[in-house]
Amino acid sequence: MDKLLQGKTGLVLGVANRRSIAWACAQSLSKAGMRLALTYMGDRMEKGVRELAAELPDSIVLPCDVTQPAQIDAVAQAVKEEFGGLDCLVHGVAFAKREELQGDFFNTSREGYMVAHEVSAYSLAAMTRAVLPLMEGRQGSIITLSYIGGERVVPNYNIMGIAKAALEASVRYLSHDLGPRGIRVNGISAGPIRTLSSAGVSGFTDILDEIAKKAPLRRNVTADEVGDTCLFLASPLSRGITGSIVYVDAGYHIMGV
Ligand code: NAD
Ligand code: IMJ
Repeated sequence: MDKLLQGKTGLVLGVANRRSIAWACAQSLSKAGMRLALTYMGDRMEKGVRELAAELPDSIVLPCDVTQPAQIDAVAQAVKEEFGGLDCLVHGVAFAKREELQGDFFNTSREGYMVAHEVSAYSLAAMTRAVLPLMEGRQGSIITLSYIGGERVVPNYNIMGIAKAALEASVRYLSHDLGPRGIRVNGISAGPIRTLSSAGVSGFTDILDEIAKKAPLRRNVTADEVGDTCLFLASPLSRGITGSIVYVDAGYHIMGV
């Protein structure tokens, strides 16, 4: 029997290691039959990402620092040459300078504000623009990863919260742009998960404990649960959904206290 995404192609940004949420998305998509291109940021990540990609049938690996427009264009060109077209883009990239993720938000530097927005929000529009010619006429799907710190105050999340608000607004504007072309754009707001990007967050264990106590499901979420929602949003099962932020957070966001 044909798999849900058999014959489809996808581009996944944001795999750093086995714990990356983007890796869970890649695995879910690949298991459903999608052929994938994974990108990595910087030479230090190449080996690890190549080893992971070797676990996915027919996948390719490309360098992409989203702050380098030439690399974004090169990724689009390589995907065109290798796959011919693209059905799905998964954006799992975020970065702020470490010093901005502590203390008072009002102390955010001009440069720190810019970097966080360039990497964590602008890159969604930039990458979308680059791959759009490859996605025309294929009922494609674009998916990004967000966090509730873009809507509510999470201590220390600071500039990343502002960037996630911009990212979630970008989902709405992009879905308006691309809906007439049959391309859907959605975000997943994931609960906290232990990854490279949450390592070293002060009080992270306390946050996990608090969610396990208060969330309707009385537990935290796993990366593979986010991956499976990504699969849903990439597939025709979600064909009526665009411009949405889907919470994969064990229900935590509905709580008032
Ligand atoms: P991660 O560290 O594995 O992934 C972040 C990725 O961003 C890495 O692969 C890194 O290489 C990439 N990146 C950083 N700067 C880049 C640049 N200039 N160009 C290209 N790539 C760059 O951590 P993660 O937790 O899997 O994060 C993935 C996404 O999920 C992020 O958008 C994050 O905000 C979001 N998210 C994470 C959590 C969590 O608790 N871990 C919760 C909700 C949302
Ligand atoms: C990040 C900072 C502060 C609080 C946080 C987080 N909480 C959670 C995260 C409560 C769950 C993880 N998260 C949702 C992110 O989006 C992380 C983004 C991030 C993390 C780092 C750490 C290392 C670094 N720069 C970063 N940039 C973005 O140097």
